[in-house]
Amino acid sequence: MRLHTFPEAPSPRRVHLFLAEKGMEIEQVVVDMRKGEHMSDAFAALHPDCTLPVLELDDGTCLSSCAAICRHLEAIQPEPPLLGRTDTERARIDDRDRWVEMNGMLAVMEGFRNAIKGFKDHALPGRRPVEQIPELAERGRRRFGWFMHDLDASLSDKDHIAGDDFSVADITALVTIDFGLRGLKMALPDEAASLKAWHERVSNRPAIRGA
Ligand SMILES: N[C@@H](CCC(=O)N[C@@H](CS)C(=O)NCC(=O)O)C(=O)O
Repeated sequence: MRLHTFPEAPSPRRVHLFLAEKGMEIEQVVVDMRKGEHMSDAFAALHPDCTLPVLELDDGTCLSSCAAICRHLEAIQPEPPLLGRTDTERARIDDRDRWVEMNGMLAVMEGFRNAIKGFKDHALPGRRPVEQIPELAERGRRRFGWFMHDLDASLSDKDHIAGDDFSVADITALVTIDFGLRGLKMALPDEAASLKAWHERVSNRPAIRGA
């Protein structure tokens, strides 16, 4: 099993933080996205969508969604559990994780990829040219603002995204927030006290600081 990755990019970072929290080490192949190595014929033969990360299993299966990669890693090494212990916990964590992807990660990607010069004609990942739409950049920023507001409200009565315990949903949310703050040059809202406290708490976890 080996992980094709570019650790600086947000989606690969999700898997790296998951591995760090598990204390797992696996073989890695760095594919330099800045040099466009993920668009090469060799990489497209492995994963035609040309995105990172990709977890290549020993039987040749390639997993490319962060959620599926994390599920596989959790099956290999269940402790500490990051996807929940009971059926209800697992469902709740999945539910929040998906919510963060849909309302946070996609909003930031919309805002970032439709605005940055380096993504001209590459507003969506993959080899097909896709034009940037400035209105989508604006909408992405607005959606990210709503995401931070809603996340703050959801954290008012709990320490973590999906309940009392740290889970994969916290990793997805942390990567999303850090990507949004940096990529969209936005700040955590002044009034978002619960979100700020959570961000500080999660960023300072030993595994996350060391990753
Ligand atoms: N398929 C992944 C997302 C992968 C993804 O979007 N990766 C980005 C980096 S964060 C990528 O590889 N982009 C390639 C490109 O923009 O050309 C998932 O569903 O979790």
